Amino acid sequence: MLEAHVITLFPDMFESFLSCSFVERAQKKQAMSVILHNLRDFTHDKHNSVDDEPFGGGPGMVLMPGPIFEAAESISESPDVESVVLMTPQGALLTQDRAAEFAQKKRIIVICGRYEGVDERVREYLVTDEVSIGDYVLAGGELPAMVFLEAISRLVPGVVGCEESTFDESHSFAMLEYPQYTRPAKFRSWKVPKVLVSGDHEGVRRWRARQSLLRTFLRRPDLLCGVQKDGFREEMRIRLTLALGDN
Ligand code: 6GU
Repeated sequence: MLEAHVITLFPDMFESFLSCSFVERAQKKQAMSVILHNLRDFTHDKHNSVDDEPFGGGPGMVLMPGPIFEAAESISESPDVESVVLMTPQGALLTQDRAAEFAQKKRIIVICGRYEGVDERVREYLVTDEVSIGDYVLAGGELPAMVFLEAISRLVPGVVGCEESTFDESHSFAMLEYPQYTRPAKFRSWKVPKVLVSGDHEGVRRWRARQSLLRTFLRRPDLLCGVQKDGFREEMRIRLTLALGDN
């Protein structure tokens, strides 16, 4: 069971996400629970200020440390918070491996950054991990937090049934998925590849393995080199053998 506490200025942004996503399924299966905390609830002045001008001048506003620390401390009263994650474009890029690590935890806090930034003392004295979802800038950490939570939720044990295992998917083994087709077998003038409707199961497996390798080579060759993960070489041997045949 993973308990994810989200500290945000915009809890409303999470409503539809939490009611129709993998996260909802994870919550129903009691594998994960997401608890929202409105940063404004941890302010004390009459304007409920959460930000102020940067010392030294410059554009934009900076989230003050006070409300963020108070919000986090109200959560860590329940003990054993394992990680305090700050969503920020300055963080380490989110990967499937990283998501899998967080999926093993019991209780985490996710802080959604906003505006021009967050007071550095939050980073220094509260945050344990900084996560970015890609090399582009968004106005706030809410969408990234949802991306992060969904990536995690699919990996919490018991959420995705084994019939739709996460094992064979893009990136679990640093390989892209093969092309998929469904009915009709002929749409307009476009037919699905013959082997897929041939009933030749071995042929289908081989075709898929070839497509997956080819696609990875053409689109993401970076995934094929330099990967020194445990089991990767063995997985590659199996896939290459299947794709190329050894008889
Ligand atoms: Cl985590 N936050 C923001 N504001 N922008 C981002 C991001 C995070 N990841 C990519 N761009």
